[in-house]
Amino acid sequence: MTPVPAASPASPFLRACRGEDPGRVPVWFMRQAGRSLPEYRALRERHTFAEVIADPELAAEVTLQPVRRLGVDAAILFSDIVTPVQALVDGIGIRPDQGPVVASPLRTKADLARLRPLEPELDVPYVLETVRLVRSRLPADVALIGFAGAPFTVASYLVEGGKSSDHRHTKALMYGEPEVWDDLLDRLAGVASASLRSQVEAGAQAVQLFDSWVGTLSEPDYRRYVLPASARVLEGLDDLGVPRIHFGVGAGHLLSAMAEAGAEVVGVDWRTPLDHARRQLGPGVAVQGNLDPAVLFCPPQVLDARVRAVLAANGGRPGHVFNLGWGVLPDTDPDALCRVVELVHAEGMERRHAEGTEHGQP
Ligand code: 1CP
Repeated sequence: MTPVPAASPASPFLRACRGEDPGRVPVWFMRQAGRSLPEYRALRERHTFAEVIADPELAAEVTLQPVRRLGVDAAILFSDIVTPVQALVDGIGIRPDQGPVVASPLRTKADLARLRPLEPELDVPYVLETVRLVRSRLPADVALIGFAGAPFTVASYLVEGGKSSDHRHTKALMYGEPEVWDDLLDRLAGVASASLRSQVEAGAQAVQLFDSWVGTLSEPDYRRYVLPASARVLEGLDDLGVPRIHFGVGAGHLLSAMAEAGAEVVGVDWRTPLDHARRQLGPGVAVQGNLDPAVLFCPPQVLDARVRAVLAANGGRPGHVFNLGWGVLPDTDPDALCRVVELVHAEGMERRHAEGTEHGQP
């Protein structure tokens, strides 16, 4: 087994997640590994997406590519939110442009029998070996983030059979057969929890729970049908002491409920300015975000101004991890990403010196 170097307490990313003074504003990008990088595209010409995920050497290489090129403060494991359930349920594929597809969707009580508990070392050993390899190769002050799909978002793929714009089958099951729904989310909470624990035990120093599609729900429905399962996932990691990031898209109306699920950090998409987000989240919760990924296609002066606006909305408070408000878009110029990293590292700190003490803690 590859030895796992200890996490560096000096990691600006880990310090910011804990609300401590990070020395500089840390930055990483959701989907930083992927088609925006020529070295990723070159590797993908020789290997399918499934091959990359299942081969620890390839997955580790792709995880490290953005760290080398962009100078980000954290790496995120290269995998997918459906990787654990793929090991449990037959007929789940991932189409590069479309995302996960499920040959026979799970929609009835009887279908749930197809979803047994995850045993990470047996079901997804390649994921854990990737984590060990990446951690052994990362600089000590660059953190490794493990991740899982949140129960609702993974359920939406399993119930719909793929990506959906209206989540009609998911909602039909959720509202129509709440007992079957609760059982489904409970099983998926178990899968996410086991997966995240095993990633942390293998060397991941923080985790992110992706609830990408949860913005489709009202707050009362989120609280009734989703929050308990997501809270179970996050609370199940309490004893491990790693920062937990909880992220949803179009979820500005759910931020305070999402924080209640137990995360140290809440990811905010670009629709909600960080100062508004902080007012909903209350003290003691760090924020991650939230530059609009489309802004990376703007001329450099516009991009710079938008980066500065995100920093200004945070106002120099310490618990800020700079990120996009969602994933890097496939044709993004990597030089624009480098530019953002340099600017955040240079100016985030100036802003801290200029404004930090006046604002104090969030
Ligand atoms: O070769 C390719 O380019 C395939 C495209 C691709 C990639 C690069 C997919 C298919 N998944 C991934 C990797 C991936 N997926 C990562 C790796 C590391 C990184 O962020 O750098 C992560 C964290 C994910 C997570 C993921 N997969 C989410 C949650 C985050 C988000 O963007 O909302 C979701 C919803 C998926 C499903 C998925 N997998 C792939 C696609 C195209 C999709 C659908 C996403 C969509 O339609 O927007």
